[in-house]
Amino acid sequence: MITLYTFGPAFGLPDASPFVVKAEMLLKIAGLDYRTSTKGFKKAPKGKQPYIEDEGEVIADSTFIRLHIEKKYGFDFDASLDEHAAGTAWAADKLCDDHLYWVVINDRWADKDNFERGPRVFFDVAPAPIRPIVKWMVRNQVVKTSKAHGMGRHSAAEIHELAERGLDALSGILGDNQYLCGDKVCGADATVFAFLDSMSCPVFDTPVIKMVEDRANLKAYRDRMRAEYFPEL
Ligand SMILES: N[C@@H](CCC(=O)N[C@@H](CS)C(=O)NCC(=O)O)C(=O)O
Repeated sequence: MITLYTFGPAFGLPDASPFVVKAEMLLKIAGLDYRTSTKGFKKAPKGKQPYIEDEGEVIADSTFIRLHIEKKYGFDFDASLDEHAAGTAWAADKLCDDHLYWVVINDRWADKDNFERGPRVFFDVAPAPIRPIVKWMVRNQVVKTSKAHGMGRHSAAEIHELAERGLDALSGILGDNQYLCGDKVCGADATVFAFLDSMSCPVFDTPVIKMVEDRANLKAYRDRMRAEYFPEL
């Protein structure tokens, strides 16, 4: 059976990481048996989660997990899509992975109050005497990484302006569809749901929550996907 290595549910979300939620939803869409483990981070081959172990084979990164499912199990996530829709879906997927992800990072890690509301809890396992320094170092590193990407160089207002345009793009692609690109679920649904849900998590104080609420189709889609794929939450 496949093991998916995760951080575990947090902040009322299926997982603290949108990439883990994406990978888990891909496994669900493909109908594969899997179990989750929160004990794998130290062995993560790329130093990040998610990764999976499938009959001795280790595959790191949510997109490579998708490609592995496609190759090994012959599951075509985009079987229902024509070329145009498949291209749009892939672009939406990467809008989330490589752009909107940094909105989540800045909201949760750069904003001091939000950091205290959320990521701070990750450090509760550190021994009390070194906890403040570990917290400071990791937070600093995450903020630095966001600056290296580029998003972290913008003001919060600019980041949220970009978030709004990204949400407009997703809302435009979704339109009145049941799923992102039509009446059948596709690979990018896993990504778009994971990021919409993470971006609009009510634990954090961010204008993105209202942006999602204001786009009725996105809000309804997020709630629908959650009820269908993560009904336990
Ligand atoms: N491209 C990767 C990104 C995964 C990723 O960034 N995971 C983050 C959590 S959201 C992580 O494991 N961070 C831990 C670290 O960098 O130390 C994917 O698609 O899986």
